Amino acid sequence: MSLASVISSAHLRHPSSFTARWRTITLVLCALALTACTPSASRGAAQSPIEVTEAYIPQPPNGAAVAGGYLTIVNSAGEADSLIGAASPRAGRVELHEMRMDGAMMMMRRVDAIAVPARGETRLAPGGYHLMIFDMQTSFVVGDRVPVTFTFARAGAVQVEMEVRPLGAGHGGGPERGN
Ligand SMILES: [Cu+2]
Repeated sequence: MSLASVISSAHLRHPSSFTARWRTITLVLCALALTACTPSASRGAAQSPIEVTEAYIPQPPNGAAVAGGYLTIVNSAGEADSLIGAASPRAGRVELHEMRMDGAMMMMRRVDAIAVPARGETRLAPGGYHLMIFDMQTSFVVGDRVPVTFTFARAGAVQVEMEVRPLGAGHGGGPERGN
């Protein structure tokens, strides 16, 4: 056997055993990656850190072109988030608004985002932040549950049903609470 043939057979053998070992290592890494990542990925998809509570729409007066909407956003995540959009199949457009006093005048303006602190909550309540619902497809009647999809910068989409309540109800959870 010549030196050349020994070297060439070693070269032939070596790459194949090297590849086989690589394949084993790769498989082990894949198995580790699967056990490490899959459960947390599915947990994240199934359980949002954002919870929306007390979501309601005061019934708009007959013929009104717009409706308001109020809710409480609870963020259980360790990072702050922000509400950046809302949409409903029952309305042409849903905007995020802020109401505040400018001297003696109550002013309202559209905002791009409403911040929600880490492990905290933000209330959209009469006199402050609220939803503005435009171009309602059909009139909102007390007891209706209006589906709304909220979009958060971090948590993504959160689906909520907002209950239509009698106009003037819901300020601080009055008599209609618990029904
Ligand atoms: Cu408004």
